[in-house]
Amino acid sequence: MKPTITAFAQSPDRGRGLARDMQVRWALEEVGQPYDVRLVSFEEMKQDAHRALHPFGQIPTYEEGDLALFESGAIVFHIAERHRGLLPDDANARARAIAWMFAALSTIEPPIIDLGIAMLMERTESWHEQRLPFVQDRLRARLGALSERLGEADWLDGAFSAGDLLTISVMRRLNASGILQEYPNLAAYVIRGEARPAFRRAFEAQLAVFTASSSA
Ligand code: GTB
Repeated sequence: MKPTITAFAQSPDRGRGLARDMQVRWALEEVGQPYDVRLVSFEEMKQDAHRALHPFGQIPTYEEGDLALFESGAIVFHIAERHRGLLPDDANARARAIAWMFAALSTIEPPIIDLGIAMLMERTESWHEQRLPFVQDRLRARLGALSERLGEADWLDGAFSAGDLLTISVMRRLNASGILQEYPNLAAYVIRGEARPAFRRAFEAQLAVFTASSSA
C-alpha cells in the first residue's frame, strides 16, 4: 500500500530540505517505495484532524492502511524494517545500525539543535556571547568523537544504513555554520550522503513544494 506522509505547505527553510519530512522522503526513496504527500499549513497542523495523527501537531506523519505514525526516527525505522536496503541482514550489524539511528537523534542532534537555538533565538540576549562558546565546545566534542570513529570510512559501519541516513540528516543543519568544515571527513560524509540518487530525488521533491508555493 502506498503510504502518505505530511510535510509543510510552506517550509520556513525555503526548500533547503531541513524539515524532517526530508529524512522520511529519503528513506522511502532509498527503498524504492512510492509515496504521496499531504501538505499542511501551520494552522492545519494544530487542528484536531492532524493532532489525531500527531499528538504534538507537527510534521512529518506517515499513514499506511491502518497504521499512523509520527516521529521521523520511528518512521524511518518502520520503513527500514519493512523493506530491504536500510538495515543489514546480519543480526549484530543490524543492531549496530539501529544503535547509530538512536545515536543520531539522542546523542549527535541535541548539541546541533542547541547551536541552532543559540544562533537564531538567543542572539539578542545579553548573555549570548558568553554562552555561545560553551554551546560550540559541546558540539565540537561530539563532532570530534564522531569524526574519529568515522575515520576514512565511507559510512559508519560497513554499508550505508538508516544510521547513516539519520546521522547525515541531523548534520545537514550545520551546513551554514562553518563548524562542520572543521572536520573534513564529516563534511565529506555529508556530501557523500547528499550525492546519493535517493537523496537527490527526495531533495528535489521537497524543493518543488517550495518552488510551487513561492511562485503561487
Ligand atoms: N521529533 C520530531 C520528529 O523527528 O519527527 C520533531 C518534529 C518537528 O520538529 N517537526 C517540525 C514541525 O512540525 C518540522 S521539522 N514544526 C512545527 C511546529 O512545531 O509547530 C523541524 C524544522 C523546522 C524548520 C526548519 N528550518 O526552517 O530550517 C528545520 C527543521
